[in-house]
Amino acid sequence: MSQPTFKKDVFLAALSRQWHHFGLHAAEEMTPHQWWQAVSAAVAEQLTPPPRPEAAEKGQRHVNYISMEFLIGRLTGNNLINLGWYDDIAAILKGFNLSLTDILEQEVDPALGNGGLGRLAACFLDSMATLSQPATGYGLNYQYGLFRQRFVDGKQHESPDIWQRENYPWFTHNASLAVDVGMGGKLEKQADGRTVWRPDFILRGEAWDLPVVGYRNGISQPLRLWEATHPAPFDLGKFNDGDFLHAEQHGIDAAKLTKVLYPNDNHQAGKRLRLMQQYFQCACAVADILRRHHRAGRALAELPDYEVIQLNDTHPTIAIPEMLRILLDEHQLEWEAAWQITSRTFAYTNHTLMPEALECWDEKLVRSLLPRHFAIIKQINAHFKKIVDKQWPGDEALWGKLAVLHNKQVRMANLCVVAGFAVNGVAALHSDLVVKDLFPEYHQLWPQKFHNVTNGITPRRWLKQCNPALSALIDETLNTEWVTDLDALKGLEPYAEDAGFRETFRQIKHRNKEKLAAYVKDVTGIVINPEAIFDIQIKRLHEYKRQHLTLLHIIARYQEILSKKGPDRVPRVFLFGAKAAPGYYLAKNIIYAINQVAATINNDPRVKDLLKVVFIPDYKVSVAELMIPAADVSEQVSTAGKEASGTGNMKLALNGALTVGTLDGANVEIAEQVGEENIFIFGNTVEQVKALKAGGYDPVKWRKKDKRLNAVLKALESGEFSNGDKQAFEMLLNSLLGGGDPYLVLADFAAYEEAQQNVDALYRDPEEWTRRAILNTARVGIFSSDRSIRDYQQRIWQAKR
Ligand code: GLG
Repeated sequence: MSQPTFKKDVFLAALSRQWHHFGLHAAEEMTPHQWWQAVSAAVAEQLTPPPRPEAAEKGQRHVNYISMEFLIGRLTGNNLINLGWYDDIAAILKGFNLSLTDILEQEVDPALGNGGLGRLAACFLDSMATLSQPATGYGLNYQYGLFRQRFVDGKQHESPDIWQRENYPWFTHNASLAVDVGMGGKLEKQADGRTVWRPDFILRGEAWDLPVVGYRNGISQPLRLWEATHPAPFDLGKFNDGDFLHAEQHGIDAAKLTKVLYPNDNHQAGKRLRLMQQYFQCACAVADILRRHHRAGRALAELPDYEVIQLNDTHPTIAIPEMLRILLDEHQLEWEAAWQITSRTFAYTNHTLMPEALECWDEKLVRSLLPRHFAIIKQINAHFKKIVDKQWPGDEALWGKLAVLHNKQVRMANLCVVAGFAVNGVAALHSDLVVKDLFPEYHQLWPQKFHNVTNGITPRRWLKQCNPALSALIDETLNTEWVTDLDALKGLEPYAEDAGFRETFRQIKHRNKEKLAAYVKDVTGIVINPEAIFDIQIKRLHEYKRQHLTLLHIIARYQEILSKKGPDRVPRVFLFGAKAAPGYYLAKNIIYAINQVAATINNDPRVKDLLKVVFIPDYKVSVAELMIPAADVSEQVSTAGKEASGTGNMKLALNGALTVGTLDGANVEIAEQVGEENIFIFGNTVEQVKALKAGGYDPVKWRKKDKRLNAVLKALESGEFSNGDKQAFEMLLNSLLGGGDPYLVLADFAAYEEAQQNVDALYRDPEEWTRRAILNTARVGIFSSDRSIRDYQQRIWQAKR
């Protein structure tokens, strides 16, 4: 397929329908927000629908990517770029004296995800459309996305994220695709011996499609988001009887289900409503997949030849027993046949090793909400027990570890491994640990199930769109379509030696920094100097990501500047962007500490321009698009073994930032690609972390050994940054000292200090710095999500089975 042609007259006609629809007489009467809506809706009308399912070839399976989160970010600008219509529309708007860039600012980010996991899903959809991999994304249409964040006296406050899905111009409501989903109730034995499930209540899933537009190939395929409603949302009888309050109760109850996205990243809360969300989404998706399959006139047994269901973490695991339920109960298949179909259809991606994020559901909860599914899970467990007994006869302890159902808990990750045909981690190191630390026995049973697919990021949004100046420079330097072939950036390597190219590269970075500085002034009032190093740490707030390690370093730097004894420091601005889950108090305390330290430093005249600290509120995709192109330094300082991959690390390196990072997640592969001399690696490795812990790690000893560290901790304890309040950072300090410092912050402090000094030293030589920055951009093409998708195709989706 080729690039769709822009038809100006068709667009203008669609545009005029839009302002008519707003009740206006002329385009000029539209507000900027209406312009954004009108332009988006007029473009949406012209997208080509995806091909009919019958057209699919047997060799290429349709990918069904089920995920609780799709952090898509603003769509309009991205879709225009992918369509290749950006300049045409900009020219039309210019005719109305409007700037397209300004109009695009009107879009509220659809924040339907927490962090990396949801953003990865969005990048993957972009790449699948671009690579013509037939795919449907399945998720939930949350009324409120991830909460909005502001700071009040340095503390995080949350408010609902009303993203106006009701008027979102990219949605198509596919009314004919609605699915009814039962929940609760009980099982009844029938005369013929079969059990039937009699649910307590029925919800309706309404399908809302967003278009995923491939890069200049005329492809658009759906991200299908389900909204919960009720089959009979209004009770006329009650209304007529005067019971107005309850007349709409069904509808109100149903709508609760897709009100909010749970704001936890890497943490499971075990809430009933969350399990209901999971099941609702999976039931809708599985029904839709089977409908597509039947419509194409195919037999059930052929399902795995045409469809694959990729589970984005364990959140959609309940789709497995749902598939079995439909095959067994609705199609009356025997267990073995149903199992064959199911276990060849599902594949699972693991995104974390952290125990608090590995989902386990209370048996009672599962049984009460989904009695039939619980019975099926029991059956899976019983079948699996036979396999384990055969392999390890009599080893009850091991069975306790491997069982799907154990200690009254349903373990979703185990269910995925047992019932899926593939399991993958998201970076080489992580996939290795999945096998060695998390699932060694499963690996022994089924070595062929385990894979690595290193994460990736879409170059469309994360270079072409967010950094137009650098993209233009690359265009004109390479004169090739690097946007769909990111390895082509290798061609930039020789230019790292070219002083003229370096100058242009540096100027682009500088202008991006000016743009970010203007934004920072606008939202925080803080003035920062674009000549300083912009040191950027953007990700969810989590102990394992160790924003507090950076905080300790900032305090050390502050103390050195005041004492005038330390090394000569180059002016640096530390910029943070991070949301903490509302119930994660320690993370919130870390935000508070960073903000308090920032306020002290930024207002201390002795510091001058040498050091500034900014916590940008309400970090989200559109803010990332501003911060990433402006970064000199990328902070990736998680405790080794804890960050499965990271993807911000890839975006920052691609835009020419130098990484300060531990040997964790994809940092390891970034270091391999860019070369050790072009990255600042520091700190304990996975093995060293294990050894430290095994040796009875005691943070207090580390404090005693290191004068600087001791002075930093003392300053936090003294109330110096909190108007004398010595308890202000108690949670943070307690986790580091009394709490045993589970993420080894103190153990990595000295090495981090050294790495940061090396950063300063290198920055003093702008030519050398720029040279290395260019080499970063040139060498990280492998982290395109196009490559990830090709890996999925070869290793998992299209592999011979
Ligand atoms: C996870 C991990 C990240 C990973 C992302 C995408 O914590 O390291 O990059 O998924 O695989 N919960 C996440 O964001």
